[in-house]
Amino acid sequence: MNARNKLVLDRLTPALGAEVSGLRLDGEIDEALADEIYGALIDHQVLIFRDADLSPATMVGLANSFGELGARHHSYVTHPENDDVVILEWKDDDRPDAAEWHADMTYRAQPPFGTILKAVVVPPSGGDTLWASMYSVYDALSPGLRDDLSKLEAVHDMGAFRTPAYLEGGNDGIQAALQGAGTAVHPVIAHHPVSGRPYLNVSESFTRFVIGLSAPEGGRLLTELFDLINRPEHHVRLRWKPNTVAIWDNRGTQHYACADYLPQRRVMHRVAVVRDGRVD
Ligand SMILES: O=C(O)CCC(=O)C(=O)O
Repeated sequence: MNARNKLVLDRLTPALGAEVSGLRLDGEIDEALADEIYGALIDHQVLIFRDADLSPATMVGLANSFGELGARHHSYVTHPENDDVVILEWKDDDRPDAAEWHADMTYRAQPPFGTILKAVVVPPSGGDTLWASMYSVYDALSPGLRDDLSKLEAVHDMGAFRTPAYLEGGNDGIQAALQGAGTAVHPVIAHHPVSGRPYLNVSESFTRFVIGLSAPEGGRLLTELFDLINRPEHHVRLRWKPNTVAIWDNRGTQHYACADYLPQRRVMHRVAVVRDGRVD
């Protein structure tokens, strides 16, 4: 356990994550406290707060203290009280879309820097979220592979979001969704803008193609890297309760939402911060 001024941080696994106590996230967050939370986020990559009943407005206020909110996700509904809060709700025979390792919206040239996610309705069991540290994955690569990967770039696109687009609008629906969401080329090894640490920057959800390699060659390489991301020593796993809030740094982590709870209902509120106000 270690403490900053107000925060008490309980590290969850050697790879990443800390549970935070010593403050109420739903109380007043002044600039000094926001700086402290930000510093802890840089150190631990994922922060967990319990009993944090953030209203949509408080959640957006907290997000604004980290930076600028950006374009909404193309395929989710938003909260009636606040358009910046996305509602993720799954039940019955839905097919939750986040049971794949991903960093959020890397098909954009500037993916969100961080995300705040609050549990509103939690199934009696299941619906856990896992995060993986991409620092930890990079550190586990052999020096030769690190070197090879550092010369590569890959194309990211919207991946399986094609299915709802197709079901709604056929081929034109896919074209429109691809155009709305965009595609982006990112380095396979990226560097965190604050810590400077290198991390693996491809995901099974959104990385489609390695520039300069043939499709089978790139596919084999990506499959090998996705297998590494799946290793539990790089992970932390959260069992949610109502009013648990997670804040994660989208640069250097990926996450996976277990879809093991249906037909029970699970409802989450999410706000994504696109621009890191302390960096950009
Ligand atoms: O519902 C979750 O636990 C995570 C959802 C997710 O993958 C996301 O917000 O990007």
